[in-house]
Amino acid sequence: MASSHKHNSDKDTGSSALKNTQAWTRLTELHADMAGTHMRDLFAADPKRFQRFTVSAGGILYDYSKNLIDKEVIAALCDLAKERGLERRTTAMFSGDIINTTEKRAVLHTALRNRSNAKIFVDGHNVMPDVMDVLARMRTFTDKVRSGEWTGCTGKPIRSIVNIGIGGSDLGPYMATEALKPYAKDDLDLHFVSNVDGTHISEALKKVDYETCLFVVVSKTFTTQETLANAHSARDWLMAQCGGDESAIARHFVAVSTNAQQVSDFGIDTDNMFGFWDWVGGRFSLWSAVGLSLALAIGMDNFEDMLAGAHEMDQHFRTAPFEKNMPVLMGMLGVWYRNFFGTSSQVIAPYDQYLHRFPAYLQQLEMESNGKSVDLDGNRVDYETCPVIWGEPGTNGQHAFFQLLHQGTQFIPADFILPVKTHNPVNDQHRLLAANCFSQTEAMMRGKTAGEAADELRVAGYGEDEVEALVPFKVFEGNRPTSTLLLDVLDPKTLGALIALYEHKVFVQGVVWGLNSFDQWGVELGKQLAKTIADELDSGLTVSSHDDSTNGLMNAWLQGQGD
Ligand code: G6Q
Repeated sequence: MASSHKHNSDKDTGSSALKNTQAWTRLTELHADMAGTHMRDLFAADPKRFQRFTVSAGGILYDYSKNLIDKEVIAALCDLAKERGLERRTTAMFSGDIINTTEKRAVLHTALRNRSNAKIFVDGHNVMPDVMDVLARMRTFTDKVRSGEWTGCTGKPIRSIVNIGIGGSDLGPYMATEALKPYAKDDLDLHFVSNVDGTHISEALKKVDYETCLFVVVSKTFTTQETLANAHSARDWLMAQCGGDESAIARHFVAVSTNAQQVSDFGIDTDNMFGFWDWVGGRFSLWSAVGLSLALAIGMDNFEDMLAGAHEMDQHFRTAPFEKNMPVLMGMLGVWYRNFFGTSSQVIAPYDQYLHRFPAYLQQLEMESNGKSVDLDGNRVDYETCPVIWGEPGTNGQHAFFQLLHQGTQFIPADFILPVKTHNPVNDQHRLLAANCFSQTEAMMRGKTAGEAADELRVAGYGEDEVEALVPFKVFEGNRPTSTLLLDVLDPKTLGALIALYEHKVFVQGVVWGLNSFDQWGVELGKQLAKTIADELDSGLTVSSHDDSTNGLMNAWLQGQGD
């Protein structure tokens, strides 16, 4: 609730602290210079540009040389991060300070993957023994299921896992399970059910056998409508299959939650519950027991390798100087384009089919974290914050939206992600994949001049009239920024580092924009609204309490139910 003094404060026209920094002024000047520069010329002027603008950590080489930057821009961007207190805020996050101020919580997903002996305190309590205890329980449980020791109600080993959760309790585990398929147990099928649309659970249930199926119900709060609806439907289905034997629930349902009471009210034995803590945000929870389905698929050794990769990136983020710090550079480049060039979106193009859910995962991570317009003091900001994040795996995207990236009226920065080694060396296909990735970023940087386009047309046999007519369509301005992340190989460790890289990028941007990146009141609003309307749709009565459009739609829907 906004208090009146905030409306009257001069900060109300925007949290001008950001725009009042010296670095902001410097960047405004640098932007004016850079706006008239072509990257082709930057490359021509500096033969060491690749070496200068690449950094490696956690099995990832980050090439950001194909961006509209030079040494001065990078220095000024790092200065901006410093002026906004990034170092202090990073220490505060890693130390368990209450940086999620609206929910009065620490933000400690980094503790979940802390592989050092360092203690981490929340309210004077060292959380590391609790973290290790849950990891040990996950190991015991996953070993039992994977070895066949854990059996269903008729004594058969588990062959299918159905993860029921939504948002942070789905996107991370689903994305990582897809990404790490080469490490998964062959004879264990994984299914992820999130949507409240009954189609999602129905289609999953068609593929599993009740005797060999394990439902993993994942919900931090255990009150989320979609997850509870799907979990109830799964339980009803199990009961129908096994003749109503309630003792089957203990063999076929486990829960991951912070809410033991709700878990037990649902009917799941809390012995079969894996806990986590309120200092783990939903979209940062993959590293906790929320990753249980993933751990069942790939085993705890691989799961802990993923934690180790993330920890390596955490260490890099905490210790590398800003000019050599991958998450800082990535975050600040995003600020450069969003706030100085006015770009409104950012593309993610993984050149790896296993990463096909990565753009969707990042949509939540970035847009739920920094899709905000009020700063930490509750004042409306007077600058842009999170861009729209979108993307698809390459090469598919090339045959769809890349046209707009090459020749559209706006420029959209893009991250390209490519593993050096493939898990599937089929003929020469990995070489073709890499060639596509490299040639796209080169083309976006270089473009094609009218002269080059005309020469190509002449070589292809076109007459001069046709050349003249076609050239405008064949020109590519280029100068479109891309960054490339080369992964050694998409293994658990590198995936952990990659995810942690983006988490910290989001944190860096949140600090610069002065946001609380760790609450999500927009998501909470959706949870409330749907409940009210669901009750009204249940009553079956004509609805008149909303605006004319909503009344009309609800009444048309209600009428359709009776047909
Ligand atoms: C994530 C969000 C949100 C949340 C889901 C599921 O940061 O808070 O996506 O993860 O709404 O919530 P539960 O895990 O409580 O069911």
